[in-house]
Amino acid sequence: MDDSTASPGTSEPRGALAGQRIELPSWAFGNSGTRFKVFAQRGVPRTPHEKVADAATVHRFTGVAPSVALHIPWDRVSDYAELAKFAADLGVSIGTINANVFQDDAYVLGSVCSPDPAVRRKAVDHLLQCVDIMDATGSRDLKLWFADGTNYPGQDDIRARQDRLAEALDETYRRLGDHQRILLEYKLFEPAFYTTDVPDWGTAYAHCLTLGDRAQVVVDTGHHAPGTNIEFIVAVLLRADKLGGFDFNSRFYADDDLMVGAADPFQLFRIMFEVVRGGALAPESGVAFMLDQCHNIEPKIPAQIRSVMNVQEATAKALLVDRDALAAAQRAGDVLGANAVLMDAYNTDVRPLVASVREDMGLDPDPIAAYARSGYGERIVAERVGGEQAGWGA
Ligand SMILES: [Mn+2]
Repeated sequence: MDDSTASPGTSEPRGALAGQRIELPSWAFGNSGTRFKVFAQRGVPRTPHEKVADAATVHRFTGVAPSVALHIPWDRVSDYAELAKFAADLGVSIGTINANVFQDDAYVLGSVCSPDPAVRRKAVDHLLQCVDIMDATGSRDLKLWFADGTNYPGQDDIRARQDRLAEALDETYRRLGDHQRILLEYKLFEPAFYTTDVPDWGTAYAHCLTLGDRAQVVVDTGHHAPGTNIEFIVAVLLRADKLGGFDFNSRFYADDDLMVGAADPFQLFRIMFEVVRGGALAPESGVAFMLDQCHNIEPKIPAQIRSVMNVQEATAKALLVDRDALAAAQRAGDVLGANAVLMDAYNTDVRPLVASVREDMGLDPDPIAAYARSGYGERIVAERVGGEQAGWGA
């Protein structure tokens, strides 16, 4: 989008904050860990329904997280329309459907990029099944992240793998309904260590450009090399109308999947400023703001609440930037003045503003304390006895 479609210089922070929408990942409520150890927590959901109930609880205390993303097959149920109805009864909806073509033995050499056509067929069939699920849940977005890549030079033909990827994406794209989108996510490395088939925004962008308007790029904030200027990527993709959404999390080293805004709140502010500046904050913009996190050692529901609050605070600071003063300083070549405008907003304590917006929405100004008082955490520990807790392999 060009300058004329950007939001005006005087963004109204209160309305924008109340209207913000952040999507929760079902898998954040399940057990998670590293390849070294998964630490089980008491009260963790055993079923997709219990994950949705926990997500609805986060929404109840934050007011801005009304949808929950599913991960297939981790959230496989026999009746997706019933799950959507269950969610609606709790005041939330089923959001993005995340495909998973990385946990089957068949995918040892990749999924949609595998050299074996039968494996590629199996993978694409899964993607098509995910669109069937979207039809049942009313979901708009199919999020695709591929673990595909190679570990050793010469292992496979880099360019042929791109051809296979393009073919799989094309077949999936043609299956989409008019209101549905493919969100293509990239990641620098891991689990593949030499080449990754969608390693960066440029590769994702190129494939989305070929596919068409309903294919857009997802920026997972943890999927870059250290030092990457993520807000630059955001600005470029927004300008090209190719930013489909975010997977928010934060990282110190690699794909840490820590709580968004925990490792580098200043970076999150800079990203959200480009979102605001690009007119992409409102839900109508089509940019999806999703969390993609794992809470390995901290309690999961309060961690999701905290994450939503972190996004809100970064957004509030971005909304407080005096865009007219910034533009004037930029036009005048006032380097220090322009930087000071941005830093003034960043250094503002926005917690009272966000708390006051919550009160206007009929919420407790302190969602963490309100959740703790609610007894929900104790209740799920008491009730969720027996069964198999959800985790990555569920
Ligand atoms: Mn992600």
